[in-house]
Amino acid sequence: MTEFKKLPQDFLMGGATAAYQCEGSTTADGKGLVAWDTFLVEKGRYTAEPASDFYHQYPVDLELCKKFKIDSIRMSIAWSRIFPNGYGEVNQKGVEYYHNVFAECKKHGVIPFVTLHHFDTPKALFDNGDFLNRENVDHFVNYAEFCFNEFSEVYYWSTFNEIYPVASNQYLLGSFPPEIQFDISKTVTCLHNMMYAHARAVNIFKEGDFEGEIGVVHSLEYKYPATNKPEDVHAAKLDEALSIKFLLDATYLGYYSDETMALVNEILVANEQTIDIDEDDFVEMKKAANRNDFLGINNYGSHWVKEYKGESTLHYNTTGEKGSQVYRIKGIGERVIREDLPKTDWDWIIYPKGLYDLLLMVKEQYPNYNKIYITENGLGYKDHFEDGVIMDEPRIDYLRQHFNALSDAISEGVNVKGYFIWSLMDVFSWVNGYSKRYGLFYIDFETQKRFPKESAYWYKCVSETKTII
Ligand code: BGP
Repeated sequence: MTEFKKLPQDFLMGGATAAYQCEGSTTADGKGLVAWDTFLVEKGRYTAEPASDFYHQYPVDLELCKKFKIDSIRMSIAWSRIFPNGYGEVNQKGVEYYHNVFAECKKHGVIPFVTLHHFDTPKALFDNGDFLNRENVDHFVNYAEFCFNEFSEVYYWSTFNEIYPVASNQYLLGSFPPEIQFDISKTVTCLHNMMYAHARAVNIFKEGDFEGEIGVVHSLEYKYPATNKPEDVHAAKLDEALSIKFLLDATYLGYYSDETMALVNEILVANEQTIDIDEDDFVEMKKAANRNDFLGINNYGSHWVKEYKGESTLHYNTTGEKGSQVYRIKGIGERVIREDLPKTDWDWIIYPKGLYDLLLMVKEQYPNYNKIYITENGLGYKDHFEDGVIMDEPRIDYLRQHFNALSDAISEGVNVKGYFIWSLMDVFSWVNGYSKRYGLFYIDFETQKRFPKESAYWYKCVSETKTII
């Protein structure tokens, strides 16, 4: 007889969303623009309008959460609904909208986990340098404080979603606006300034009279050397230093360890670039380092890295044409495709043990992490819709394997308190549009009708029984 693994009784089962990817109504009720609004129109492929129309459909989605035993929704507040220009006058209609969403959450017994920034800086500030501009750090902190005061219904706050992808997609890979490539200096500056902004928001939250918990959501994907050769081991260390250690050091030490900084400097030197970090920032960051209530981890795979000596070359697979991804960065290394491991159509390697290894690494190397929520994990898939039935067996398989890895990590003493599938319902995907679906609920984007996929029934069962069937 098969022995099914278990999850703790108090393990939270959630669904994740992000404002820009689900709300639609991108200019409704006084919302200010974000860079994506104009960028997507320029690209002419698709827009975030009406996306999943969560702006109007949230009662339907929250009712589905209740029906399918989804305890919690991860969502974000669109900064530009509250402050259309990033600061200054408050847009009351935006404020009201989120009060209404939180009231509906309460009605259905669904706990909101709220992120303040999910790739959607107001355009006025984005055009002004986004987080490369320190004035925008102040604007973010003021917006955060406004939200803490206004939305007392919210208990769980995350400052940022995925600081590394913000910095690297904007300034290293160029896959997000403003499409700058291979600028390591801007990448590191952006990482640092966002971590500094995070620390300031955490300190305000902890020193204010706010009830609740605060953390940050990092995208963390384990880096393995492609072979045992010392050059490849070093390449994996370089990749890890920039994309994982720099952020975890900032979050949990409040400064960058000598080892992390030496590796990051090596990458900068190889690219003939420099950075300038103000030592005073560490005062604020060290104060915040022991104040994070939780760490949110987004995890979609792992990387195998080998030495690479040439110029940077990239191809980002946005079409779902398997095998087209290329990732070689000067001064870091090349991420290789492991032919022996399964991949999604978008070339993301499926390796649940990577999640296990990552969780153990956090526990061992950052013992003050406190507790962890997996804030995103899931399978991007071209779902087949047949007369209202969506048999997404590969997604169930993906979830089962990752839950088993989580259960193993919990048995090894990692304090993981919950899981949010990306995504609750199908949403718009930043650089892939609408064919890459992740949801437990299928959306017919023409009619906005929701259909539970087979995985939604599986998820419900796991949530009810805490047994990974
Ligand atoms: C994360 C983001 C999400 C989501 C997810 C899937 O990086 O936080 O917003 O988009 O990745 O990515 P994609 O839509 O590119 O497949």
